[in-house]
Amino acid sequence: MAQFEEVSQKSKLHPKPEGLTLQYGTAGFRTHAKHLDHIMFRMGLLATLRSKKTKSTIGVMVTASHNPEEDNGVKLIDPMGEMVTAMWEGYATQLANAEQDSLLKELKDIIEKEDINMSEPASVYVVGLPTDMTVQRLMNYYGLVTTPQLHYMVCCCNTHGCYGSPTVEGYYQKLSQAFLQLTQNALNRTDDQKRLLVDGANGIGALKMREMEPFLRSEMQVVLSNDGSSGKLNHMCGADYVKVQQKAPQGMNMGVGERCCSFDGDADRIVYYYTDSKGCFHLLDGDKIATLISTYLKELLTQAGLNLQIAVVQTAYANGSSTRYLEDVMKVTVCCTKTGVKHLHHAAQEYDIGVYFEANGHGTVLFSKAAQKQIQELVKDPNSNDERKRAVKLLESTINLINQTVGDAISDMLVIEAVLAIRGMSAQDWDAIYTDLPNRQLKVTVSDRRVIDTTDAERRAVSPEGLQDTIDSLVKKYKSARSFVRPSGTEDVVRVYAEADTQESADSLAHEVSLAVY
Ligand code: 16G
Ligand code: ZN
Repeated sequence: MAQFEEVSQKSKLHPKPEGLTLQYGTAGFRTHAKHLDHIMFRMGLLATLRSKKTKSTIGVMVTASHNPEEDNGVKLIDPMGEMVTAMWEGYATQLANAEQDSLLKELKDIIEKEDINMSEPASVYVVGLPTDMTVQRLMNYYGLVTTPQLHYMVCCCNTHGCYGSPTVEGYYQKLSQAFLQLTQNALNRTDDQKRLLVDGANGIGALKMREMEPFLRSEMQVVLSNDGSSGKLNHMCGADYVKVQQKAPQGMNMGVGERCCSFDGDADRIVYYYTDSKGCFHLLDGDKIATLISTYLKELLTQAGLNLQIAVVQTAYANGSSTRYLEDVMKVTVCCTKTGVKHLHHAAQEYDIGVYFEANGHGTVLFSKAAQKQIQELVKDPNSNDERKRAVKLLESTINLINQTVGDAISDMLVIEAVLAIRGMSAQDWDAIYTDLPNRQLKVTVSDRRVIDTTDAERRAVSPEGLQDTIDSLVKKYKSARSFVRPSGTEDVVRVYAEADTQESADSLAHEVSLAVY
């Protein structure tokens, strides 16, 4: 076929560096930008096939996320705005690593296995900077948007507008309307309460926040820092820096007790923080966010008289205090999955309402179709009393404010701001819900990280033999302690996590466990 001939010719213009093999990892391909050219070309081809197969629009995102600027990544987004399926991750790896002369064979293999009708039209949205004109011709190039905005637009497009209108403007309208409806329920908000310091990580989120501000009609007063006008992407700023370093980003002027938050470079993660009157830094991470949101939703469900099951999905990194609080005090179901958004997302889909957050600040809330339907029907119920009516309306607006396709810093931020406003809570009140156990994360470089194999959502090591026994005996020496090791899915290192009753104990346990890994 002529199209294959053209693909083959064009592919020569984007040669694969010799000896380079890459794997479609936790969140797509990640590598130095200079190695991305052939990947980009081939992912354009794969996205086209995926689009023909699903008869839907597919997204392609190019982003450095929370990594340094020159580290880049590319990933595919499936029709409902979710991560591409595992089977197709495999195809992506296969295609990326094919030598020039076997590229066509690999393509034809996929077409045959998936029984793809090549005469179907294809539609692909791309965000980022594809260099090649053929790739651009295959796709609708969308310019620069945040990762979650692309997920949102792909979903809108494939649900024919049910989820919203598939433009950035449509995104701002949907979210801001819901936010304004929610904050109407917060009485006597002062300008101070509307004020939020936002660290944009010198990424796209800062730009998009500026664009969105007018839609929020002064109900939020955003003070932006690291807005990309001078600093480097994620350098001494951004959600990952703040979470890992447990300190404020550069360039932010924080008043005592003032609410602050940081996005990551592509605005799919968020963490909050403040400093107290003693100058002490307090982090409000993904676990605190999950707790705040699930507590709020649970209260609304009770007021609305709705019997829906709510669950919180976490990973091994979730602070032990958060898990204990959720299970013992809040009495909500907690479930633990492997690291990586797709695992949490998948698990959250099992419940009426699934709140999922990684401690690093990536997360969202999923409402099952049945739950959404029940809520929508109750909104129309003429027999509700005032309390019930209010609760159901709040639930409805909250659903509209949440980006259910993927974790979204802007959407999460607006949900958090609305919840704090409705409940009249300060950052300190929120922080006081439970106290984090001191913890430490370390990374260890080993000759082959794949010798470490884990089970039980990465909380226990099954190999090498004896490692878990050693960890168990080390943990026993400390109070309220827990520790695990896992091979990283994005870097050539092993990660060590430890928590205990004091910072000294957490540090020392993490250190001892990291010695056991060698
Ligand atoms: C990726 C994941 C993130 C996870 C991180 C773990 C997505 C969109 N991102 O950034 O969820 O926390 O990897 O990295 O899935 P690690 O395996 O190197 O610890
Ligand atoms: Zn990101």
